[in-house]
Amino acid sequence: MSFNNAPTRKDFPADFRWGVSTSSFQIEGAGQEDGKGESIWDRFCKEPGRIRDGSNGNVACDHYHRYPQDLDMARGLGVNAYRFSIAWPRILPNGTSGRGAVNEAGLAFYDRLVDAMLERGLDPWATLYHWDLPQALQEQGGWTSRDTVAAFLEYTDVVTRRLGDRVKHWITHNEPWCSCMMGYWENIHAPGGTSLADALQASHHVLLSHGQAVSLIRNNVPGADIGITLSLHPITAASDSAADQAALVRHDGLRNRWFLDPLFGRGYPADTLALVGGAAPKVLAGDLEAIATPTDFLGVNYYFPEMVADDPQATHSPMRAKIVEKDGVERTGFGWEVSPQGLIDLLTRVQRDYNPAVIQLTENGSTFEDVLTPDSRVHDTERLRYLQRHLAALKVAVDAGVPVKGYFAWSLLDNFEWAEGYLRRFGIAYVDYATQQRVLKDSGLWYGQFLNE
Ligand code: IFM
Repeated sequence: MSFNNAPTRKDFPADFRWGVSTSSFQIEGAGQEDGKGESIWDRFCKEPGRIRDGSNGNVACDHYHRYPQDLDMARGLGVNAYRFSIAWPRILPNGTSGRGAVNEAGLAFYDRLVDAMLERGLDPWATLYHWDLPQALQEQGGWTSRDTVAAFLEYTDVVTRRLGDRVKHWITHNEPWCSCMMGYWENIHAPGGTSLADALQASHHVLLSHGQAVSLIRNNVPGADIGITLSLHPITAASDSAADQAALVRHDGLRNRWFLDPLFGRGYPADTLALVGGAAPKVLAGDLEAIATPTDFLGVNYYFPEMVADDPQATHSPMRAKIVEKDGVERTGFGWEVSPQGLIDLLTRVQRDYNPAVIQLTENGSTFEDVLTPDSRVHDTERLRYLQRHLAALKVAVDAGVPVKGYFAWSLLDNFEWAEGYLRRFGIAYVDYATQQRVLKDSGLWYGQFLNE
């Protein structure tokens, strides 16, 4: 399928939710303002060589001060939902109230932000954890420590009590693969670790904190709509050989099933547990039941598919699978394959194997080199095509009965792309970091037209 015919909004159900997605550390800036504590990303950015352009999140898009203008832009596009995340170190600067008071100024910022969304008819979708853990908790082991689960629950309690009268949609965690595997094992993200055992223990605690938070949020927020967001990938094998097919199953085990299986009540996949051996996490009685606490939706972030082959010599991962780069495919600036078909494959697989009642596509987007022309335009043809073709694919999945109820474009603004700093632009609006001027790119202008048709 070419996906070359861009759909219209009317091709989707009338109550389909259309949004944009952002996260606190990537856009807010105000790194040391109003009592905010240090996060693991503040610390990581200070380590030489960690961030490709040597940058940090101190100013970012200055959204902390410019949010009214950013929300005006979101409203102007015609979205009805706005996904943002809350910076834990703004609320509890040292992670827990045991180490200091709740920071009223931090809560007041999110009060203002949420009120500003509601004034503009934007339904707030709050993510509690998009990777900016208070550094004070990292000093005690971060997510490898079970105490961080209790700290997350305290943070969740404080935030949901404060905002729960206005915020009904809650996402506990964004992409545990990234916060755990890239953070504790692959040494790419904060806090910068190299241990698979740490990453797996961290992932268990993240999932446990999710499950326990679901019950807490239900108590605090009448009418809450609660989920978790996973980054998932459709995976194929490089050949039909038994070895490559087995590699596919192994890779899928850690990449996708490690998170999906326990969330859907199946515990950790037995084949993956056998492969990781002594690196398996410590799981206490009752943990798996808590992780499987029913949610209202599954958040899915889709960016690209993967192809793998058997890698018997692999030393880094017991999954013994290597990524094989396909020839002749379109790629984004990150080198990620552009595959609208992959979105259909992923969604139909999730529906077939796990059957969630509702899926929200909480992120989808692309990075390309952008050029601001002298007449203040950004002709991001490739991103525009990416967006149109993924929406065409989404329509196919929805028409086939996959229960996707919402789409959130990543991202409203160019922003701090983690270890890549400001070198990768994912926004449908360009940010001129020198002046903080925002310019809707052609992709953003098209999304606005699509939404207003
Ligand atoms: O920028 C990130 C975001 O923080 C999480 N999902 C993927 C995006 C693009 O890499």
